[in-house]
Amino acid sequence: MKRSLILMLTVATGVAFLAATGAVAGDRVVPGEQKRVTRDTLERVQGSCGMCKTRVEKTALGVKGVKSASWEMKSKRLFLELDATVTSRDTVARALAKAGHDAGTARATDAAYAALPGCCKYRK
Ligand SMILES: [Cu+2]
Repeated sequence: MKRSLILMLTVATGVAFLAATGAVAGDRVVPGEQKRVTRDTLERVQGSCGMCKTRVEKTALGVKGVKSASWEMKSKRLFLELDATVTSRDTVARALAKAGHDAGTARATDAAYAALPGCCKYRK
């Protein structure tokens, strides 16, 4: 009984230590690069389905300096991790508009919007 208690304490301490150092918390630790990654959120990224999610995230990742992109359909928010010395939220917004998705203050042209598949039409 005493032995298992000590074992449990050891494991708990170990997990707490790993969480504190970020190894378990999911933070990506890239030596020499971590400082350059900034989190940013682009609001009002329009879309209507899973295909939009794929397109929006793929387009954002295609912008040089973007490290990660995750679009939330319900809130229309695009969560970004980017190198602010290379790109910006507005650059990502313009790339999305070119792909047919209104994003922030950038509006997709009628031609880009018309090129979207039917399930992706978000303008009513
Ligand atoms: Cu879609």
